[in-house]
Amino acid sequence: PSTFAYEWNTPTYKGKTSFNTGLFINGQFVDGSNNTTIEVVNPTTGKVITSVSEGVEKDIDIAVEAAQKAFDTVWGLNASGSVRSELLWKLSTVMEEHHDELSAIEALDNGKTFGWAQSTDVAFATKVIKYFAGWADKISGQTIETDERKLTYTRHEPIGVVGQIIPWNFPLLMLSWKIGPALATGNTIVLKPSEFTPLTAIKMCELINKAGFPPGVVNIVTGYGHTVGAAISSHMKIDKVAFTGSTLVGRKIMEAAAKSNLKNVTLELGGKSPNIIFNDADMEKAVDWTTHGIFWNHGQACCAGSRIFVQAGIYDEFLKRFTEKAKAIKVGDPFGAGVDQGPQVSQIQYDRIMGYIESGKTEGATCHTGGSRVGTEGYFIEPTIFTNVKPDMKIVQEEIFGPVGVVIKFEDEADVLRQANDTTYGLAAAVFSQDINRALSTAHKLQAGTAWVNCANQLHANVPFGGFKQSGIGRELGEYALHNYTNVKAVHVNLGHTL
Ligand code: TXE
Repeated sequence: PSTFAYEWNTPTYKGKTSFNTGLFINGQFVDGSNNTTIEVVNPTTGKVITSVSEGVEKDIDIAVEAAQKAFDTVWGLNASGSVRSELLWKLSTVMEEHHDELSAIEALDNGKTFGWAQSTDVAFATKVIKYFAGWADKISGQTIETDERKLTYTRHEPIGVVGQIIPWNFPLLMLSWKIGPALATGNTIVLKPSEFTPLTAIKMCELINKAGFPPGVVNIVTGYGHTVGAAISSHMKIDKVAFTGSTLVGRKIMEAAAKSNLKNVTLELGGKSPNIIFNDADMEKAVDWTTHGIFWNHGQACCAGSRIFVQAGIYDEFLKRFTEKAKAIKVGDPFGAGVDQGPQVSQIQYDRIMGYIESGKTEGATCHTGGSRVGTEGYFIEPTIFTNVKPDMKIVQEEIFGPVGVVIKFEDEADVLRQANDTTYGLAAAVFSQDINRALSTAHKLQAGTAWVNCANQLHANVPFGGFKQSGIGRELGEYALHNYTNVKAVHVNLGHTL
């Protein structure tokens, strides 16, 4: 496989990187079985940065075999919790050593700003690996009292070879959410990064070797969804698949799992999260959080607060201030000084978002601010706010996954709850009010896996995250994530009781 070398000399980062761009199987970098490659595009310019090896179905077979061998010999029940913990901790320290380099690769490949990549993506990913390092030697079952002449206990055993498929919006962070709990509990991994943003995942392979993981414990196969992704979800020797991405593909994965070996499935899918501001909210703070809620990561966040409900008494004032904030967002080169928002990740996403903006206009909504391309190259879109929307409009119903929010006026609690829950999604929600009773009673009635009170987009390594309704199945992060990666075995020991 070839090597990718790059040097930055920008206002925010000066440095260089160099790494192999092959598939990572059994601890080694190899070419794909078909000897083909995938071009990686810089979203800031629309130009190709490099090519990486393309995996195909056969490579998944090879990776699964390596992962199974590692599970049977050096990992799984053959590596104690403290050994797994040490290695995960080591990985987190190696990530710290490469913090800025990983951040720069992420900004280059995904288009997010270098500053956000540093402070959120890489810092949080490192924290997640540390957090799960702490769990590795604390995976225990229970002793259950049944009969004085019986000993009954449970073991939380690793599942075996697990498949993991991740998206492009937080490439390194999603990798850490996936590999952290899987490795802590003793599984071996075959992971597919998004074909749009494979670079940090590939760089991590080098760091995984550096940390000292035995070959075959983590295998990373870059490739397309319909080939490599489909091969993982239908593989007869993969007993669990974890996926983050669109609801459309989530359905395909469940179907493939059902049709193959009924593998265990966890899904983290899309959202259309409500962001509710009551008359008695702290206006300035609510405006700040709402802006962050929808425009963070250029709107490419599954939990983005894309439906903004504002109570009638403060609607005009809120909209005025929110519009000012949106207009003040500096859009530009992710490595530029003071830049808040870089390009969308790809031409496809750019076209999809512009399509939604067009549909909003055609369906009669008011494009209150934004709505246009920024610059002439790359995939930049202005922070956009729509008003005068109707509940059945596409921009109100569907996940846009871009810097586009809709602002909706509401009258009272009952009215906003009905509207907020009128969606097939249920990932997250935010409520702004100074009245604790109103804030909490609303938070409890919202159909969402996460409810933020007077804040938005808050995530912690030890707090579970996942969706109600069609936003997903299962929870990532926190102790809850461990359940996705263990099989519970009940052991009955006869201490002298007879039939
Ligand atoms: O996602 P895909 P796309 C949403 C968001 C976005 C839309 C489309 O609304 O606009 O999805 O984005 C792999 N079998 N989210 O099309 O296709 C694919 O290669 C197995 C929300 O890019 O779901 C990639 O690795 N895998 C989301 C991963 O699935 C398949 C994040 C995600 O890509 C596959 C991303 C198949 N048949 C998009 N087809 C979130 N919840 O954060 C594709 N893949």
